[in-house]
Amino acid sequence: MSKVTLVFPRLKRESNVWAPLPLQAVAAPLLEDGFDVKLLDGRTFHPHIPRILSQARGSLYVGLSVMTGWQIRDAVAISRAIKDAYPDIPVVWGGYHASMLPEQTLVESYVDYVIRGQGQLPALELAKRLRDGQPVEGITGLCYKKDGKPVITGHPKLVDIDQFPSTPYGILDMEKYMVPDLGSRSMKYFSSQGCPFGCGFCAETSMYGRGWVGFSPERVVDDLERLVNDYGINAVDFADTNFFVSKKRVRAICEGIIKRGLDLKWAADVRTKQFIDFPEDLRQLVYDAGCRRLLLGAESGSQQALEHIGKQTTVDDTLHVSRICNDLGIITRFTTMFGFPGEPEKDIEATLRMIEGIKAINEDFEVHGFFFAPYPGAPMYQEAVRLGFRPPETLEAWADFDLTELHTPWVDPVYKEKVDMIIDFYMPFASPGPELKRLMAGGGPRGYAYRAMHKLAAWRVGNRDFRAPLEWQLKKRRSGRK
Ligand code: B12
Ligand code: SF4
Repeated sequence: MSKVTLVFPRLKRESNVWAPLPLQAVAAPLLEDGFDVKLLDGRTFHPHIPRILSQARGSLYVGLSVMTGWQIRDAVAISRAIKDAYPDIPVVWGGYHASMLPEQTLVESYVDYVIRGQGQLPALELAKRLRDGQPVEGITGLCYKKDGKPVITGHPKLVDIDQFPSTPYGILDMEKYMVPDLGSRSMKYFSSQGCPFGCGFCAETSMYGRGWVGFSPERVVDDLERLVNDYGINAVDFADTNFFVSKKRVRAICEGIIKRGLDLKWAADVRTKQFIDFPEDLRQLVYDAGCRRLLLGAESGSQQALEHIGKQTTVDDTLHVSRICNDLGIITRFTTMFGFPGEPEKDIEATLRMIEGIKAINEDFEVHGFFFAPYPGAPMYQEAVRLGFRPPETLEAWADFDLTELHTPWVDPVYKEKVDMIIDFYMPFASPGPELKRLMAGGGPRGYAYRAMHKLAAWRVGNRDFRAPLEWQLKKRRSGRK
């Protein structure tokens, strides 16, 4: 049987190891067509490269899924090892990074093909052509080399995902991916791809061109039922970038979950405005069907910044949605970003004010802060370059591009230090998530210290008084930061 090896390279940090959904999706049509698929998750065995090499022997190709940042480092090491051991096995890169920068990826000697966008169909077609000794030119989404030079083809549109066979969970040991999150056995699951909005900082637009495709509600409910029955899951975190695009689909999924009596808690990402626009009965249905946490991109408390990034929401929307979720009993998790072009210093104050507003509505929320990082392919990427951002120039240099760090020259170092202090330390302590709450509830001097820190952080954030931040300096020293 013809073999295809798919590899998920290691990540730098990952507190919970979620199943490699992108590769499970790519594997589904290959398996259905009779290919022998080896899916190897580099995060789950050690040392990983020798095992990948032994499994890859005789493959038609080895496909790697790669996100921008540290994962590139491991993907390069794996690709080089494959090429050294088996010069004739083609190495294929897919996923967000290679899709955005196919040329820079393909100039490397250890990458033979890049598949842009959705991988299910091109990965299958490539396997068939390599098996049958046919030329590979003309496969939608496939970039290749001709006379040693990259040939870049256009970015493909999203195709209907209901045509693909069920996700093959059984090709991995799913026990490794049962994460304690909303339930004791939580899993990530994807029910759609793409997002019709075009926020300036987000890679989604260029990856899927503002398209959106979703599984039918019946298929989603069947999948969830299968996951409950076969793997005993009790919670799901939807990996969709935008689960809530179709009201009709959301309604049918929720009704299906209730009708089949699936005892599931679930979490998903939603735009603030989207949830506000849902009729009240639908929001209630979402709760009744088990939704207990929503991740909302609040992004900024500055209306000017929201407009700049094309978020199409208001600060009032963020507060409004907090009220709605509070009334329903849904936990809110907000993401905020700092350092957009414009007036970043003023934005800190506005964002802290917004966070206070959320807190006044419900103490029980989480907030996460990030610096704006120009992602290749995101609408604001070119603006960032105009304003002096110097993107890495080689594939390997992108491995050092930590999307959680600051890369934008217009942000003053003093502002950066302040934001670091607030988002790394004071904000999480002032509005603690489940892990910190657990520590705060602990007994003894440790529990007392956490409770005291929470009080101090809440006071500092509330009064905007970050003078003499001794506790922050101590934390920095202990974690080895300068
Ligand atoms: C789950 C997830 C994670 C998991 C990843 C682990 C995992 N097991 O998948 C965790 C939580 C660890 C994670 C971490 C990060 N993530 Co993340 N993550 C996601 C998320 C929500 C879902 C991914 C998913 O499963 N999608 C479902 C699958 C089916 O779709 P897909 O990924 O698009 O895969 C398709 C194609 O890309 C392609 N494809 C993918 N791989 C391959 C390989 C081959 C060979 C082929 C042919 C095709 C192919 O075909 C697939 C099927 O159509 C996405 C957003 C999203 N909804 O996609 C963000 C996303 C992928 N993450 C993103 C980012 C930025 C990060 C972090 C940098 C965040 C951070 N600030 O730290 C880190 C990076 C990791 C690190 N620290 O080193 C960005 C990627 C941007 C970029 N340029 O790479 C995304 C797109 C979110 C966003 N819109 O900004 N993430
Ligand atoms: S940030 Fe969210 S809403 Fe905006 S384009 Fe990205 S996925 Fe869509």
